[in-house]
Amino acid sequence: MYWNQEAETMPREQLRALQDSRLREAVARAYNNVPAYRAKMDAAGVKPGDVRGVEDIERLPFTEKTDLRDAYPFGMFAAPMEEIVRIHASSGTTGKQTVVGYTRKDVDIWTECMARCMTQVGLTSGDIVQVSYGYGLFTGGLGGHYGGECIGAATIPASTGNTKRQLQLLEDFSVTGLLCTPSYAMLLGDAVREMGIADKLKLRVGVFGAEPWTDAMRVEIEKRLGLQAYDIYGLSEISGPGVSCECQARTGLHVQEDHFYPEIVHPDTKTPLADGMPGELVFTCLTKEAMSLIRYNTRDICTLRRDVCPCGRTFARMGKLTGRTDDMLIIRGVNVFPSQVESVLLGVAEVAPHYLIVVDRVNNLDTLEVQVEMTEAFFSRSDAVRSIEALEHRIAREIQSTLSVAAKIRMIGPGQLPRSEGKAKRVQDNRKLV
Ligand code: DLL
Repeated sequence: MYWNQEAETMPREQLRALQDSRLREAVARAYNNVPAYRAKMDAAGVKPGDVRGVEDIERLPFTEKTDLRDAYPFGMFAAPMEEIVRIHASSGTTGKQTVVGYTRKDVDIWTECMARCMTQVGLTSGDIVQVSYGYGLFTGGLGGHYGGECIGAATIPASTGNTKRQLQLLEDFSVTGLLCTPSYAMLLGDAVREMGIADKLKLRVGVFGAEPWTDAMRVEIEKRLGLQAYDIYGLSEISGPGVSCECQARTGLHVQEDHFYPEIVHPDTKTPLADGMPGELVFTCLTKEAMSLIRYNTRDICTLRRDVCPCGRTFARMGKLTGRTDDMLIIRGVNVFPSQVESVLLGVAEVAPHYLIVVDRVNNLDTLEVQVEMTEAFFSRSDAVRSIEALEHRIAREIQSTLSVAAKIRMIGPGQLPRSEGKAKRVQDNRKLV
C-alpha cells in the first residue's frame, strides 16, 4: 500500500506540476482507450498533445452521467477486463445503473483517500470503527471498510439496518468511530436517547455523508451521540466516499487534489467560476486506470477555496453542498431519479402516467410516497375498491426491487392530481435541508 501523506501539505506550485503531468497521462489514456472519449475530443477538435496541463483543461469536453448510461455497462472502461478487480454501481437517470470499475491500483488509491479522510478527522489505529453504510454495489460500506483497515482501526462491517443490533455493537464493542449517513446517525441518536444508553457509549468521531445535511443537524447528532461529526463527500463515478472530507478545523471539505482535479462551472454557460462562487462541481480523475473521467459534471452545487487551511493542508476545500442542478433525489442515502419511478409506473397497466413523488422527513428518516392516478378502466371495475391495496403493494414491490428504496404508494382517482400547463411538477420535497 502506498500512502502519500506528504501530498496533503505539498506547496501548491508543486501540486500543480503533479496535476499537470497526471492530467496529460489521464487525457492520453482516455483518448487511446475509450472510443466515446476519442469521439468527443475529436468533435471538440482537441488532441491529447494539445493539453499541456491544467491551464488547458477548459479545452476538454465535459462528461455527464448520461455518457455513462449510454456506455452501459462497460463502455467507459479504459482498462481490459483482466485488470478490473471491482465493479460498483449507482442509480442512473433511467432504470439502468451507472457502472464503475476499478483496477487494483484504483482500489488502493480509493483506500488511501479514505485513510487520509479518516486520519484527518482524528481516527487512528487505536479506534474501533463501526461502518454502518450499506455494503454492496453502493460504495459507502466497502469504501469505509478499506479505509478503516488501512489506518489500522478495528473495523466492524455492520452495514445498514437493524438499529437494535447497531446499538448493541456500539455499546458492547466500545465503538469510538461511526461511519453512516447523517440521517441514520440521527435515527441512531434518537434510539440511544429512547434506550437511555448515552452514558454507556464511547463514541468520539462520526464521519457522515452520501446525502445533504445541515449544520443544525450536525449539532443534533453531536448532542445525541456524544461525538464530533464530520462531513465526507464522494460519488461512485469518481471512486466512492473520500473524494473530499472535512478536517478537524471544519472549514470545508479537503478535495484529494492529487487524484481528483476540481473545477466549479456556471450551471448555464459551463464557464469556470472563480473561487468562492457557487456553481456545478466538476472533477477530472487524474490517476484512475479503469475508468477515465475527464471533466465529469457531478451536478452538485458548492464553492471552492484554495487558501491554506488552519490544519496545514494545502488541498482545496469544498463548501457544504447546497443542492444539485438535476432532479436526482437522495432518499435515505439512495439516489433516486423521478424518471426511474416513472418507468416503473409505465409498466403497470392499471395506472395513468400522472403521478407525484412526495418526499418528507419523519422522525429524522426520509419517506417516499408516490401518488398515482388509476386509469378510468381500472377505476370503473366492479372490484376496483378491493383490488387497490394489492395494486399498491405490487407497485411498492416493483419500486423496491428496481430502485432499492421503500415507497408508500397512494392510489388517486382519475383526474385528481393537479395538471400543469408548463413543466409537470412531479416532485414535492418537504424536507428542509438548507
Ligand atoms: O454517496 C458515496 C458516498 C458514500 C459518499 C458514503 C459519502 C459517504 P453515490 O451513491 O454515487 O455515492 O452518490 C453521490 O451523493 O453526487 C452527492 O449528490 C451526494 N453526496 C455524497 N456525499 C455527500 C455529502 C456516494 N457529504 C451523490 N453531502 C453526490 C451532500 C452528498 N451530498
